[in-house]
Amino acid sequence: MGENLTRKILAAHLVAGEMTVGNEIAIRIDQTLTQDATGTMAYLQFEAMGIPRVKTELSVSYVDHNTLQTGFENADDHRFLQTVAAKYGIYFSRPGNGICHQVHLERFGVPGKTLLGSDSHTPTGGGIGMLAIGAGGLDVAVAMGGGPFYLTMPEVVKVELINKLQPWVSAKDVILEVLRRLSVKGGVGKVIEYTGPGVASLSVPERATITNMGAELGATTSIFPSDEITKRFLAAQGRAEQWVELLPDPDATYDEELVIDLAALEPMAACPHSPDAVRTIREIGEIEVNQVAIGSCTNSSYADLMQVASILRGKKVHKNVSLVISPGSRQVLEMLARNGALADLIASGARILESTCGPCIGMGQAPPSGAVSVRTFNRNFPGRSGTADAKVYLTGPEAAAAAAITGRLTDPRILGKYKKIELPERFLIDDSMIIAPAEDPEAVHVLRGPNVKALPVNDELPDRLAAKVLLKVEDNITTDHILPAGAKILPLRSNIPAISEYVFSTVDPGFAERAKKAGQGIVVGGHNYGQGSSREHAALAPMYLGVKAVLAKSFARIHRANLINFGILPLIFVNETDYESIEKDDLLEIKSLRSQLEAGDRLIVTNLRTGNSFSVSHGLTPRQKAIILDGGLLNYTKKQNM
Ligand code: MIC
Ligand code: SF4
Repeated sequence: MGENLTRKILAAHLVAGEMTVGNEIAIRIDQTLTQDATGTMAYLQFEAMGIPRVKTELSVSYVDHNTLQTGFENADDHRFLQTVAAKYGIYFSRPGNGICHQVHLERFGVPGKTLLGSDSHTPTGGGIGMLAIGAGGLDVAVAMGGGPFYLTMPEVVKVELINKLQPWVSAKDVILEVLRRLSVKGGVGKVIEYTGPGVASLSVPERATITNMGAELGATTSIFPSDEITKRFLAAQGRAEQWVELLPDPDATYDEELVIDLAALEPMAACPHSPDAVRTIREIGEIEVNQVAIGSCTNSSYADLMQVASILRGKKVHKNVSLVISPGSRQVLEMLARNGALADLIASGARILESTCGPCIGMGQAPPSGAVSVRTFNRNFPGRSGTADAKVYLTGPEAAAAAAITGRLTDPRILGKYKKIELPERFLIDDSMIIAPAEDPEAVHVLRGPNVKALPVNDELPDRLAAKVLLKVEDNITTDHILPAGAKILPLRSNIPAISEYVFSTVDPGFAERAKKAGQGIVVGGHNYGQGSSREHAALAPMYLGVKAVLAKSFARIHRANLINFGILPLIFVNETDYESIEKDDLLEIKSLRSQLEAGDRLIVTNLRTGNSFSVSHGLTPRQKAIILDGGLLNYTKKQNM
């Protein structure tokens, strides 16, 4: 029986476990990436391991998130990251060089390699045939130290692409269609593998748009084959020798299959406030638009912005729209500057931002109250734009540019003649903003600003847990709810005591205060708890506030792993109706917790208000149990090394 591509790469990197769906396996990691908002913690954790130099083939530290320097904090963090990188053998991509995923695709991604990144959109690398997975910073730190990455052996879903996209329909519409069909939790425990004759019609950046936003499915990752198109892209990036052909076997089997007829797709948008609330733009109608934001790791490649420039050439941005554009990388921006497209954008009235995440993570450009913002980004969770009541629609770059001109949500097919942008034979290559590690690491002194605080560590798991329900939330709670981002809170990423004040601040402003007063607590959630980002702060900061367990109907993959890494019990209701019986402020008790945990998969929880007892499961592997018992991965690793 033939193998699919995902299983081939996993098998080539397997260091432990059996590749049966649902089993825990461990794989070797070839490359890592971090970005600044998660990187400071990841490197503090790496330093704590006492390993003199990274053991990966390649590790890169990007600065792309926290780039609004409204105080000393971000700039101090950048300096910390730069000196850490120099000392420990890590390449450092300077602020302004671009968004980690875009730059990694351009300059470092290699087909067939494994990439672990402390950012949930690391699967962007799947566009070039990498097995690229997002994880918490601690997992990335372990991988930098040469440790394997543990994951649940995923199901592999085949998405067969047939035919070609029609004019004005873009790669974004392909992933919006997958989201429409599978939902934001439809990818949990799965890898999405794209195959079929339609693959050949998609460029590497188009493929990367699709794998990037596979993160919104909750998938472990998404991947395309490495073929002639991949070869051409690598050659144009001056890296032809890094190409290898990688295809699934012709008779490869899959756990699930779906077919997408590219020719049948039309321009779509994800409506507020979820990436899977997808409808065609025709259906939504011509609603008034106040802001258009083009960029992010999903849609800011050279071809994306050239398309936008060609739409805007000779036209003006509508008087009621603010158009902001953040190019994905310095390579993209400089190429646009040199070929004149940047002048077209500026002439149209676009506001050009630096090559960073920017508005995608609420680093500036918050829209006005109640505004409609059309964005080429990947997430439209409530409040993420920086404006609590803004309504964010996610579209492709063509639809976004159309909205910028008309001031209304617009099906780009009305724009007339379409010209597909071809990729250049040769991209502009200048790696001078990527700093190689120091040749004399001993001489490098790591510079820490006052905002870089020591890493808090959890206690061992107690044998009896009696804790208050601090908060009860619904389905699909995101890490943006648990620990918001934005220009005010992001600079505190290296300062857990300070950032913990903002835990659940947009959902329940009194949360931090109440949690501290209670000493310890429990959070109750619905399905897909913790979807969205990889930020381990959404586990670390609640841990700092005394959260001992989260009881939910189901969890998102990365967040669950982060909870375990920091010693917070991720528990699942065996009977979902028990969720209904719990109220905020109830006191829940778990007796003989340690021995119950060691004995099996079930724990008995008693609600001391009602006197009712109910079962929860934890689904922890023996290794994860040991981590939880020790109070987190750092304690566990220390104990193993003693
Ligand atoms: C995001 O898009 O939410 C982020 C900011 O890139 C996060 C990482 C973070 O919170 O630092 C992600 O996607 O993992
Ligand atoms: Fe940056 Fe947005 Fe991409 Fe996250 S989703 S890495 S914030 S551009």
